Amino acid sequence: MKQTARAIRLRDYAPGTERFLEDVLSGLRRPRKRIPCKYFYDERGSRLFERICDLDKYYLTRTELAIMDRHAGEMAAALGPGVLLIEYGSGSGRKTRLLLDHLEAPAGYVPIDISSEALEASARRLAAEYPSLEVLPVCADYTAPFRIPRPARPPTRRAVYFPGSTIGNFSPAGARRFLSHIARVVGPGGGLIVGMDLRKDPAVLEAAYDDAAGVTAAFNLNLLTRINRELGGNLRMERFRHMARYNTRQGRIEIHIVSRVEQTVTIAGERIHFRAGEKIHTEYSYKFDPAQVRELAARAGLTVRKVWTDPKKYFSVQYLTVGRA
Ligand code: AVJ
Repeated sequence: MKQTARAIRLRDYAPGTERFLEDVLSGLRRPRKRIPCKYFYDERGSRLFERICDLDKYYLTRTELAIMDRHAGEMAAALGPGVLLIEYGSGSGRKTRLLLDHLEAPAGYVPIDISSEALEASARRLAAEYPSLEVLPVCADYTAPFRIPRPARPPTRRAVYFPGSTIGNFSPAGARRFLSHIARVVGPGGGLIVGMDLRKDPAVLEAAYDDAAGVTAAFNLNLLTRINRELGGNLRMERFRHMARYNTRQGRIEIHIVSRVEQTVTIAGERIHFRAGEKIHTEYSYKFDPAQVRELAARAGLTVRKVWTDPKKYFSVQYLTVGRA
């Protein structure tokens, strides 16, 4: 049967090149250099991230998919009928399908992603697969303000789906603020289903972020390629390397780009000096423990209602609702 795909309009709030330039230069002028991890996700970066998700050592995606596969029915039941599902950092939407397959008459689906190419492609595929679902994609940096589109059919409630442990990219204070923001977005009666990676053996964690095939290294160093292309930089890949370490005390993976040599590079005409061994911090990936999540939720005006996990307790998917216990 031939389906006529519903026309999809992408709402675009993506940060422009000026913003990227500003963030890169201000980050590299600091005594401790840093670049925000959201800039990983240009077209190539999004594709490299998809490859990370398929790596054996990157247990996160596989484990979360297994949890979704097993418990999506229960999650959908918790959300109830007529929900407007809003997904932050939607990516390929593989996990989303498991949820959508079980949701009763959802009012709409709002995928939000910073990569317009990845978002458009996946929104189009999804709309073709779910012809009765209203798909309202938004291209945005979800840490900045944007408007949630309204579906034609008024929803019974709003729910945010935030999989992948992407919440781990925030500092603890940032995560608290982000959860408060979500609580406001969904409003009273609203819910949140969030994937959160759990604390575990540092060797398992470090292997997940420093694979032998070098895919994670390529993903991290792609930032430099992107700077060269979009900001007129002259950084040389072979003069930098990838580094990932688990900080047990803070409960986080710390990802850096390390300068192998002393060097001066140029970005948009500005010269930037690196000492040999000097690092650019590019990402934190926090790992959680359940008590900490309950406390974090409470401080954001949310309550943890349900936690699903895998037999090894490597990963969790948690259901939170607005309001106190
Ligand atoms: C997309 C933030 C969940 O922290 O595991 C994977 C990103 N970085 N390998 C993560 C990432 C390096 C990933 N998140």
